[in-house]
Amino acid sequence: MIDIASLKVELESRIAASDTPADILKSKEFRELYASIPTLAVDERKEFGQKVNELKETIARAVAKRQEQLSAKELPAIDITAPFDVNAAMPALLPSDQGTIHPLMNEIETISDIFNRMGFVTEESREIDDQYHMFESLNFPKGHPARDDWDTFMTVETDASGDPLIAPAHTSTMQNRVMRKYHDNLENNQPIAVIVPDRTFRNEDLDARHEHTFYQVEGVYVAKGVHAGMLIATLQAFLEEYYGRQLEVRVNPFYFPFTEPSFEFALSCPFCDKQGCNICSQSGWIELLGCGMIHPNVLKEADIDPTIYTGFAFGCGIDRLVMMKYQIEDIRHLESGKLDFLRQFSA
Ligand code: FA5
Repeated sequence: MIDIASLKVELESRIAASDTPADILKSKEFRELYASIPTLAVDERKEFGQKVNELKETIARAVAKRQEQLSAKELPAIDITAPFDVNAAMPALLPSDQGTIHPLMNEIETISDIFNRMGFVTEESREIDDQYHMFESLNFPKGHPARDDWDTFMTVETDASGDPLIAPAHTSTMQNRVMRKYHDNLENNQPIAVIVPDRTFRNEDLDARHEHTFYQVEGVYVAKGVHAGMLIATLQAFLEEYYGRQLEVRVNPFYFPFTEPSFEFALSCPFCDKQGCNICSQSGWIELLGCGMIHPNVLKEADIDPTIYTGFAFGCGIDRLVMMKYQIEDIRHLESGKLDFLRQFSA
C-alpha cells in the first residue's frame, strides 16, 4: 500500500520548488492512489479513501499558497491612490480634490434610514467568514447538496476546525450573530429587528445583472406571532418608500434551506415595461430578493425557542435596487471606478 505520509512530504517539497505547482495535483501519484482503492480489501477502502481525499485537500491548499507566492512576485506595482486608469486618456474633467460619495454608499444610507424609521437597527457584516456562519448556522449540514448552489470563494486560510475561510456569498451569514446579539430583546417583549447592508462575493458568470462583488441588505425580524403577511407588507412598504411610488411586485415560492416557506420577490422590469429585454433576460421581471419565514432549526441554533417565537428574514440585492432606481443598464458600472459614470451621481 502506498505510504500517504511520506508521499505528502515529498509532494510538499516538490510544490515549494515548482513554478507550475498546479501540475502536481494532476500527477501520476494521485492517479495511482485512486486506482489502488478498488484493489484494497473492502474494510480498508473507506479509511484509505478518506486519507487520499485529505491528502488531496492538503496538497490543493499548498498549491494555492505557492501560486499566491508566485503571483505576488510577478505583480507590477499598482498605484492605489490613482483616481483613474493611469494609462487611459485623461477625462475631460479632473476629479475634484475632495471626491464624492459612491452612489452605492449613498443608497445604503437611504435604505438604512428607511428601515431605521421602521424600527430596525443596522449592523455590519464582514468580508471573510467561516463555514459555520455560511452554512451550519443556516441549516445546511455538512455535505448538504444545497451548499453547492452557493458559488463561494474559498481562501487558503482555515478556521479552527480546518475548513477554509470564505468570502461570504450572502449577508445571511450574519443571521445567527444578530439573533444572539439581540436575544435579550425577546425577554423584554421587544422584537429582534436588524438589517445588515454589506458586501458579498460570488464566483459568478458575469453579465448585466450579475457581479462577483455586490451588496445585499439582510433583514431579520423575530418576535411572538410573526407571520408571512408581515414579511410581505414590510418589504412592500420598504420598496414603495425607496422608489417613491406604487410598484408591481411578484412573489413566487422558492427554496432556501434557512427559511420555510421561502419566497422570491421580483419587480416589473423598468427598462422594458414587462415586454422583455436583455436586462431582464426577456422575462419582464427583475428578481430582487429572497426571503421567507426563519426555519425553526435556524432559530434553535441561536437559542431561540421556535415554539414561542417566529421570525422572517430577507436578503435583497442592493446593486439591483439601485440599477432600477436610476435605470442603470449594466451592474458592472457600479464597481468599475469609471469616473464618467460616477460623476453622474455626484451632487
Ligand atoms: C440569498 O442570497 C439569500 N441569502 C436571501 C435570503 C435571505 C433568503 C434571508 C431568505 C432569507 P439569492 O442568492 O437569491 O438569495 O440572492 C438574493 C439577491 O441578491 C438576489 O435576488 C439578487 O438581487 C442579489 N444577487 C444575487 N446574486 C447576485 C449577483 N451575482 N450580482 C448582483 N446581485 C446578486
